[in-house]
Amino acid sequence: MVPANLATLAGRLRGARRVTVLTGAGISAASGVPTFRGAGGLWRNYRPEDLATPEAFARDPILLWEWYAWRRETIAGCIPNAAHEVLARWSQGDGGATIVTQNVDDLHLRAGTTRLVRLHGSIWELSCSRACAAGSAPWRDERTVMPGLPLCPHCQAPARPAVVWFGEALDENDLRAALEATACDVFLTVGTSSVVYPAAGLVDHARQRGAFTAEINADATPATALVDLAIHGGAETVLPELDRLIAVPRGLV
Ligand code: BJW
Repeated sequence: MVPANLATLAGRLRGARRVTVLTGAGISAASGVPTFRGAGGLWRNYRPEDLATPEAFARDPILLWEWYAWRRETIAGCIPNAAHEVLARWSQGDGGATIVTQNVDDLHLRAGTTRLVRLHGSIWELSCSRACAAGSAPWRDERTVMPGLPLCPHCQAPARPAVVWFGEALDENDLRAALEATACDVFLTVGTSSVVYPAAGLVDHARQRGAFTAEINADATPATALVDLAIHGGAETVLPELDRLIAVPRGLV
C-alpha cells in the first residue's frame, strides 16, 4: 500500500513542468558522508558553526585544514547513493529539474546531475586565502593526503577550501540561479535541517511564488510546518519510491 502523501507528491511531480530540489547533508548520509548537525556532526568536540568561519581559519589554519583533510578523505571513499541517482536522472534532458545543493561533497556531480547549483562551493576546490588576483578564482585539488597547510601557487599565501563559511556572501551567480529556480511548479527540500540561510529561505520563496512545496527528511525541521506536504524518511529510500510512482500511469497509484 502506497502512503497517501507519497502518491500525492508523485502526482504533483508527474504534472509539473518545472521542478526544483534543494538538497542538504542528509542526502549524502547514506553514502557515508557525516551530516553537520545531530549525531556524528561533531569533529574533535568542535561544532561546525565554530569551524566553518573565516575567523576560525585566521585563528588556526592548520586546525581547519586537519578538519577539511579528514572530510576530503572520508568523502573520497564515498559514492553517490540511490537518492543522488534519482535526482541526476530528473535533472537530465530539456526541462529537467534544477538541483540546488548546499553540499560541498560533489556527489550530485559524480552521479551525473546536469542542472546543478552548488550554493556553498566544493570541498575539492581551493582558493587563495588572501584573494590575490590570480588565486581568487578557485582551482581543483583532489589530493586526499594534504600538506599541513596548502599554499596558493600564485602568491604562496595559505590556500583555503573554496567553500562558503558563515558570514561570507554566496557567489552572486549561484544565488541568482537558486532564486530563479524558485519559480517552479514543485519545490522539494531534501535532507536539510533548514536552519542555514539564505538556502533555508528558498522554500518559502517558492511557496510565495505559487509552488507546491514538500519536504523529505529523516526528522522534522523548521520547514516542516511551512510546506504543503512532509515525508519523514531516508532520502535514499523515499526518492527511489517516488521515482517509481511517477512512472506508474495516473489512476493506478
Ligand atoms: C536525512 C538523512 C537521510 C539525515 N535522509 N534526511 C537569516 C536569519 C538568521 C541568520 C542568517 C540569516 N541570513 C544569514 C544568516 C547568517 C548565517 C546563518 O544562516 N546562520 C544560521 C545558522 C543562524 N548564514 C550565512 O552566514 C551565510 N552567508 C550569508 O548569509 O552572507 C550574507 C552576506 C552578504 C554580503 C556580504 C557578506 C555576507 C553563509 C552560510 C554558509 C554555510 N556554510 C556551511 C559550511 C560549508 C563549508 C563546509 O562544508 O565546510 O554549509 S555550514 C553547514 O550548514 C554547511 C551546510 O551546507 C549547511 C546546511 O546544513 P545541512 O545541509 O542542512 O545539514 P544538517 O546537518 O544541518 O542537516 C541534515 C539533515 O538531514 C537533518 O535534518 C537530518 O535529520 C537529515 N537527515 N539523514 C534524509 N538519510
